[in-house]
Amino acid sequence: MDSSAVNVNVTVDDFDTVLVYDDQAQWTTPDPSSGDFNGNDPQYLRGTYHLTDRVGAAVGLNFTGPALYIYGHKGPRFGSYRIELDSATIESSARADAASDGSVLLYGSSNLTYGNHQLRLTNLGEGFLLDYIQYTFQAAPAGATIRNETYQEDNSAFSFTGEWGHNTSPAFSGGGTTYTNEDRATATLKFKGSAIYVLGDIKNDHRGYGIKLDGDAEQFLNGTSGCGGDFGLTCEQQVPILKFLGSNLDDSEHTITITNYAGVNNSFFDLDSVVVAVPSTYGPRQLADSGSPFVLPSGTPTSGTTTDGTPRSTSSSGSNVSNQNSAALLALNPLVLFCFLLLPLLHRKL
Ligand SMILES: [Ca+2]
Repeated sequence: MDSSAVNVNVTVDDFDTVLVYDDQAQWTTPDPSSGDFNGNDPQYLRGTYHLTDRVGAAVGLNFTGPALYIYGHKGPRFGSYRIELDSATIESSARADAASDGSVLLYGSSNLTYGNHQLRLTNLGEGFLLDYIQYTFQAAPAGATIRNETYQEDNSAFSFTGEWGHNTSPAFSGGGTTYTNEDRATATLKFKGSAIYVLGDIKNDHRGYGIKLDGDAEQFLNGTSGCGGDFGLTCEQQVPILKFLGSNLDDSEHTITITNYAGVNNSFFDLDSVVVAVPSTYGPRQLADSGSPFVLPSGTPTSGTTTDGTPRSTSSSGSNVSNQNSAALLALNPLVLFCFLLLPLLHRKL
């Protein structure tokens, strides 16, 4: 990891659809659309979590970057779990005599290779609670600055195929979102930047969607939310969730195409906004070959778990960049981004 580069911490909440659950029905979650939901519950980021007592319940995340941190709860009701990171397997336990006060670091590593990584997290014991995951990527080389360009869903830079409607809510970025339930309806954006975030809401009547970035193979993801069970108008998280993140892009023009796979349910896809990180200087990394995910095999934590619960590495990667870049870091975090985008709305009400 180049600590002098502009490193960005990404927070992936348990509702973000970059996380792929084998079977959402094996997990229980709060319902963000219910009247008694508390999105500011200090026990959980954004008030949400995924909890399972099913042995074998699993969730995966593909990411590119040199650091990974997994946060959840510890306590007497929780048990062992397995982390598969590329070719490495680590088993650990979230069991503790006393229940943790809020989420704690279950696993952390900042010595991953700079490459594409596949994380798979599996419950092996009595219970497992996932709150959120963080990872780091390099958005620009040392000395560069970054500005963020936000494309709201009604920006003319988007081209659409199929029929798309429009919804409004103060929870949406910019106050609006566009949606489709047409099979293979697409939204396409051409852009220049080193990283791109696709943001939108999640609901039980969402299902499969594909993201194609330049010539890469299309990635298939699932926009179904966790708590409602059956297909229906339930369990909606309107606060923008992360539906895709592409990084390590060069200075050429890039094309991203989002496709809704509506299937037999005529399922929906919602596009709220796209954020592009535009650096003053580009420096895409040469990605490491697959193999061991760790830079230093001899230092690999085979027992794996960082037990002190201190988000030491996540904050240190922030402190390694200049204040200016820290601002870019913050602005790139979808959660903080959401607050920025909400501010004008709040001002308008005053
Ligand atoms: Ca929007």
